[in-house]
Amino acid sequence: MAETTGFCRDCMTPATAGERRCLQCGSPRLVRHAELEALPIAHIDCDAFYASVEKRDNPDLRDRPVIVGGGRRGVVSTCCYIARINGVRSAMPMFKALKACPEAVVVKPEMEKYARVGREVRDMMRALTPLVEPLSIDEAFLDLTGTERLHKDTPARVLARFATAVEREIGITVSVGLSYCKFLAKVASDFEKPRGFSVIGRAEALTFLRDQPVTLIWGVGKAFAATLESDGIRTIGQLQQMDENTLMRRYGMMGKRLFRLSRGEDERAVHIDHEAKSVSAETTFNHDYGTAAELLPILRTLSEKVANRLKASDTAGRTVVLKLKDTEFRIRTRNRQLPDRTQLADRIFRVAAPMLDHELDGTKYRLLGVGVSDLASDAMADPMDLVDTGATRRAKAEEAMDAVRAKFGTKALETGYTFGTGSRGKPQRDQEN
Ligand code: DCP
Ligand code: MG
Repeated sequence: MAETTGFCRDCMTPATAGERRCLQCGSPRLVRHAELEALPIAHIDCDAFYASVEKRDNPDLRDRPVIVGGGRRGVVSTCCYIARINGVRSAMPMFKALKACPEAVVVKPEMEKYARVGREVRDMMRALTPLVEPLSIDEAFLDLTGTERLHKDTPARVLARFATAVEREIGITVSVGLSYCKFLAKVASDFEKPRGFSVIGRAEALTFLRDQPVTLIWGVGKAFAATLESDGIRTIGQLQQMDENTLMRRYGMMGKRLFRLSRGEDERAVHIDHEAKSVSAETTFNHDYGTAAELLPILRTLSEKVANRLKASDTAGRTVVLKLKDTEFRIRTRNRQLPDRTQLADRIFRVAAPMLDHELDGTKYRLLGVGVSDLASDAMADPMDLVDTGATRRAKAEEAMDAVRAKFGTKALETGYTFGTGSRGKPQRDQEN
């Protein structure tokens, strides 16, 4: 094994093995790891994001438990780490949070402010590498491969400096996870929050994962964990003992993911932020239509077009938008947000169809469109659907159809919704926003 290298995250002085505090500045924030200087993939996540921004802007709150939330839904958006010690958590009903921590100060969220701060943090990330993939308002993956010459320093040291620069320049704190792949970088960033800096190297990936619960794997939520548990599987180590075929036979696409991630194999690249804000397809009909029988097959075709574009650009969107234009040229748009991003025609269609159905009130329409907005990389898109157990099966079917179409052309396969629509749904116009 390579000699363990390390440094002080506060003053950047090299730290040799053994000492518990920096010999230079006395800080206990030392990071050491045999692979420290060689790992390039990071996940950075701001600590108690909304609450940290509020504390920054109101120093009176600094040493007090702060809960951000309330408003229409009456739940906790987030809370600071002092409130967490008292048991407050994100998504908790406010009355329950205040029972756990009666002395907490409740602040109403100010989304625009958080979005602005999130952008500032991202801009600082982009100064380190162009390969920044935001996952949400306060977190992103970074790939620092090949940046050593530019920075004249290793990714680990560049990231440590980044963390202190964010504290100094923006006034909030972040936690950094460093590894050789996205999965483990994300796991690592959650490790010693707040102000964390955790490293998972190749050498210990398997043994580290062995004792972890299956829920650590992205896409394994409570319901799927219960399924695994009923099959006697609780730890990632148990998955490591199983072969790929068995896992795929039992759990479909998710089985493949379980097989790879349980072994610390994650080839997903860090994708840069995508320029497009939405992808949509619409069609103006030759005749006016007002019934489900007429409009659903067209919606299906349009959903497939949108999905194909998303897949082609490795993107996925969170908001499904339906657009209708009636014979008087009045436009109706309806949208629905998904819990996670999608790039699947089936999901887009299943979300848009009820919205369309709701608008079938006798009105005749001359145009139908469907789109997906709030785009980002597809890295975290379409996790195993925990509510709709048929969704994974349909996603798998869609993957198979895509493969056939790629080989034999788009007309090779038609779903029940589009089959036999002939020229009726043929677009006169078809535009992308
Ligand atoms: N958020 C929300 N509702 C949730 C979860 C999160 O509104 N159920 C918002 C508030 C958070 C922000 O998203 O500040 C970022 O989410 P994180 O999961 O990263 O949580 P925090 O940054 O607040 O805390 P942590 O330090 O655990 O990352
Ligand atoms: Mg966070």
